[in-house]
Amino acid sequence: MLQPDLESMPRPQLRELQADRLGELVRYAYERVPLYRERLGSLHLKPDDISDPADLPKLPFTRKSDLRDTYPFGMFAVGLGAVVRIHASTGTTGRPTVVGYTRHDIEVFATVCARALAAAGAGPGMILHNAYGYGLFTGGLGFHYGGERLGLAVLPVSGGGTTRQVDLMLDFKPEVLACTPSYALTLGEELRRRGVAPEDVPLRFAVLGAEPWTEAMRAQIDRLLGVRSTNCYGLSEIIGPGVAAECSAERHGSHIAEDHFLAEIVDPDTGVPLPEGKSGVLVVTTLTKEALPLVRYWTGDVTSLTTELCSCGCTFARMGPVRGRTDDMLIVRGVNVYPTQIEAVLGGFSELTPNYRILVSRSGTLDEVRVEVEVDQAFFCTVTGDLLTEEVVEADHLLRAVRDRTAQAIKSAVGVTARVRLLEPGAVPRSEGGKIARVVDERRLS
Ligand code: DLL
Repeated sequence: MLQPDLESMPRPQLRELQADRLGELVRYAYERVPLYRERLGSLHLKPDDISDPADLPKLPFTRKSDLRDTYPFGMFAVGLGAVVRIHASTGTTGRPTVVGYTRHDIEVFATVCARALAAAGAGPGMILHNAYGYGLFTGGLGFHYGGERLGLAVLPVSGGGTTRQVDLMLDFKPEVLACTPSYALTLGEELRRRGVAPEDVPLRFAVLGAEPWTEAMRAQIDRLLGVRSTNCYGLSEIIGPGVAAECSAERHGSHIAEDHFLAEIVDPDTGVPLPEGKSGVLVVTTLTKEALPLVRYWTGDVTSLTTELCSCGCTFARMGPVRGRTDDMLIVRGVNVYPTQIEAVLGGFSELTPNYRILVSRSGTLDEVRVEVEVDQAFFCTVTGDLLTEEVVEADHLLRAVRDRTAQAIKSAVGVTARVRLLEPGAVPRSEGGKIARVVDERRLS
């Protein structure tokens, strides 16, 4: 742990700290951000009415659209003179979401990222191979400062240029990797292609996040890279990476940095807070942010929380894996489908790899789902070694059986009928360093 006095604070004491910080934060936001002054005013609330986390449901949610409507700096609580960094996330539609940091915010950002690295097992004397993208995306600079804060020697590789990344890895022998899970897989495949055995890869720890991933994908990454990988969650609006991170002791839920971020889980339809353990949308209030304080920010990410004590000694609540944002959810013939549900099914087949794509189209009034997934190299070599055209699959009883069992498993786990196409190894486009797009929704294109 980086800060055991804070990270293993008894929960009643933590609750007091949160209550104090929440009161201050609401007053601060009310005094400095017009949107919050108007919102509280229209509800006839004064900042003093919010002095405990239990008071939060009195307040409305802050949404991404609020940031877009006040683009670019309308929700900043400080003048640009106090801002030392700006990040932005591009998004697929509309204006980018712009976030700012004071010097103090940067310190908090570095601290929570350093905690994530420490929880993964990293420590001074190790090299951090940082393959998160540098730039407006928060991943690269977040882990850069976090690594330095922890005393690691940071290698700012950024994303892309996989061949060079692997050269550097073999020459410099970093023990820690930070990147997206999909890119970790790309790096692992490149190492395998060069004939480097997992035990000869110098890496020991990998801190992966910025996109959803499954246990099956984790197993594959750990196998290829010879690491014990951990999850890191975050979003630019709240700070970037480091909002929550898994400990390598348990790898069972990501500890939320609760001294800086107050988390709630609410019903996605009604917005009503849900009890511990229930799955719903994660809503976060920043307790210490100066440049962009956010009250009850609707992350759109679906997860659950537990305060059950963890064997690592950290008392911060843990959040479960994020299946995806509510806006990643596909509605197929009326059924709600998260890509990670399909990924989890594919992970149950030893003949398949985590490299897949989901294509959704509409024929007439009917939605159609195609799942394209690569078969495992070893299986591929035993059955054919040829291109996996539909005719080749149809003619081979082993391939046909895997295809049909996969389709049945998707149907029973997810509830939709999908056409499964098996592809030869290497056929699905790989992550070039950033977040990978698994879904092609042709209905949105037309
Ligand atoms: O992805 C920050 C980050 C960088 C987190 C590096 C972890 C590591 P944004 O680009 O604003 O920020 O995207 C935030 O990505 O709301 C989730 O939907 C998704 N996401 C982030 N981390 C995870 C994760 C960064 N560990 C959005 N698992 C979030 C699943 C994640 N989804």
